[in-house]
Amino acid sequence: MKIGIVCYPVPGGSGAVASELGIGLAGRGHEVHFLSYARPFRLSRYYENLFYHEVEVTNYPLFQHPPYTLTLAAKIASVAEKWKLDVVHAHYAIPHATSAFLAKQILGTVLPKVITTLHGTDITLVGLNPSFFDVTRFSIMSSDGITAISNFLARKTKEQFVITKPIEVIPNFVDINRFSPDKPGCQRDHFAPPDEKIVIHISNFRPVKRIPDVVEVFRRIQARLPARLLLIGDGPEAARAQAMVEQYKLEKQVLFLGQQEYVENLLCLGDLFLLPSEQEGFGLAALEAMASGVPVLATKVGGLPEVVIQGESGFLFEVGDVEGMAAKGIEILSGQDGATLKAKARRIAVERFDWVKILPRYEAYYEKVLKQ
Ligand code: GMT
Repeated sequence: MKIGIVCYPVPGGSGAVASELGIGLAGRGHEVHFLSYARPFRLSRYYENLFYHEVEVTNYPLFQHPPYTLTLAAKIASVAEKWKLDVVHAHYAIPHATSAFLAKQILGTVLPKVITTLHGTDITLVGLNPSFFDVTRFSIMSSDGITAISNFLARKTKEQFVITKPIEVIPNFVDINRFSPDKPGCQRDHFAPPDEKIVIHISNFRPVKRIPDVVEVFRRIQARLPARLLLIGDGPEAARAQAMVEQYKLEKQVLFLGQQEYVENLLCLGDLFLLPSEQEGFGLAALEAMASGVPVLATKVGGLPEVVIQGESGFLFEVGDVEGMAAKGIEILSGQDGATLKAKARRIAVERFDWVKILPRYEAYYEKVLKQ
């Protein structure tokens, strides 16, 4: 198949999933064309069958904000026509599904089919904003196919946006060879002495991730046992985390690693992963941690209970329960069960979310929509 993928290029779950999907599909012989305003952050090298088309962000003195939705629509239309795309797969409803719809109107043809994948905040946050609600609903309803990355998100979308079309649930997935506990690039001694435990958090440091809770949980853990916290990623809450770390005098124990390209070489160092989010459509970072053999402490929200299996691959808590998370963290890190939990976390990732099992579900869904 010839597949166009439209996504955000900046670090974030939807861009990560879109990129991994494109890499996987290209590896399975499909021709994949990425469209965005920059090269997506996980497409760092050359891949056979994979192309990138940069969308211009054209400005003009009359525009206070360049109309990216329009330039993206024009680019999708021209790429679809030139490369004869079968499918345009929009990741994150706003504005990608809208631009894909417009591109189809410009082309005035049956192909390409537009498939929209809903990821999380496009439904739970941004789309609910009154200025975006109607256009989000319209764009979802206008898609030829709709997928969501968890049962929770499919249900939420149907309820909140009164979507009457079927939504196919295809969960996030992971390359279990790349994300693995046994990575040659995993150099623990670079980050902590052998007697210290390593706690990790990865995100784009948006308020929805509750970064202060990460610091609060870690503060309680390190008061009871030698531990380090690796904070990976960057975003609006990073400065707040820095201020808390200084206030608590934790500068030696908390390492701010910023944006990292090869997170698989860091996750495999971990003894525990923290994801105390306010909301998660799925929680890709938790899955990548599990595949790396790291148990997860997360919140009981959104799609997280579909990924973090209570008592198996980690433990779930109410939002804001830093005491509960810290107590469980101390128990795991100081007890005998750490190795068993690590093995279980890895096993669940392999059994349920191996990309070798999930990619064919996208292929089958494309085929089904193409036949409609
Ligand atoms: O908020 C983020 O972390 C980024 C966001 C995005 O759309 O870029 O991630 C969402 O998509 C991921 C991939 O499907 C999901 O695993 C995340 O749970 C989801 N984030 C939220 O819902 C907050």
